[in-house]
Amino acid sequence: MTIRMFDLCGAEPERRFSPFCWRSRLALAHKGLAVEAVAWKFTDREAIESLGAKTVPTIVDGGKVVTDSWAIAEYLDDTYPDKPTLFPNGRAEARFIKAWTEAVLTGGVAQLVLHDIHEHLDPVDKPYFRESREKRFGKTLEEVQAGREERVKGFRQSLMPLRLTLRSQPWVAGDTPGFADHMCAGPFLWARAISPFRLLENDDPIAEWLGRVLDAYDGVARSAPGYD
Ligand SMILES: N[C@@H](CCC(=O)N[C@@H](CS)C(=O)NCC(=O)O)C(=O)O
Repeated sequence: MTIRMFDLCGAEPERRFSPFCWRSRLALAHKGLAVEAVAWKFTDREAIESLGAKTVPTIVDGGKVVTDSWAIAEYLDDTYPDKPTLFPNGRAEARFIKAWTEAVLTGGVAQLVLHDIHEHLDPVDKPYFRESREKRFGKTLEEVQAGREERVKGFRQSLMPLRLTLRSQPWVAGDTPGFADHMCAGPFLWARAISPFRLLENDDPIAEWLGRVLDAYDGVARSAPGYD
C-alpha cells in the first residue's frame, strides 16, 4: 500500500524544501516503499491537525499516522524489518548525528538562506513565515541573511566533523547510506531547493558526498526542483 506523506512545498507545488521532510523522503526511498508525497503549505493547518499532527513530515500508512522524522524512521524500521535497515550502526549513535544536525547544521543553514525561503513561498504562506521566523530569530528575515558571503566561511568550518568523516568513508553511516546520511543531507537539500547561494566549495568532500546523496535511490533528490 502506498504511504501518504505530507511534504512542505513552496509556491510551486513541486518545490519541496523542508529539511525534515527530506529526511523522510530519503528514508522511504531507502526502504523501497511507495510514497505519495502530498504538497502541504504552512497554512494548511487542518490537513495535518485533523490527524493529530502539528508539523511535517507526517505519514499515513494504512490506518497508522506517524509524525516527526525520527519517529517515522523508527516506525519504518520496526514495521518493515525485511527491507534495508535505516540504522546499520544502531539507533544510539544515530541520535548523536540527529543532535548535531539539529543543533549545528540546521541553524547554520537557516542563517544563510532564511530570506530565500520566504521568496519561494506561496503568497498565502508568506505573512505566517515572516512573523513566526522573525519572532524566533529576533530580527527581520533580511537581517538574518545579511552578510552571508563573509559568514559562510565560519559555516564551512563548522562542518569539519562531517568533512573528516567523509574523508575516510563514502557515507556517514559507513560503506552504505543510512538515516545518518538522510539527517545530514536534509539541510543541504533544503538550501538546494530554495537558494542559489553556494554553501560548499566544489572540492569539499561534503559536496562530493552530497552528489552521491542526490543520485541515490534513482535520483529522488536530484530530480526535485532546486539550484545545482
Ligand atoms: N522534530 C520535527 C520537526 C519538524 C518541523 O519542524 N517541520 C516544520 C517544517 S521544516 C514544520 O512543519 N513547521 C510547521 C510550522 O512552522 O508551522 C521532525 O523531525 O519532523
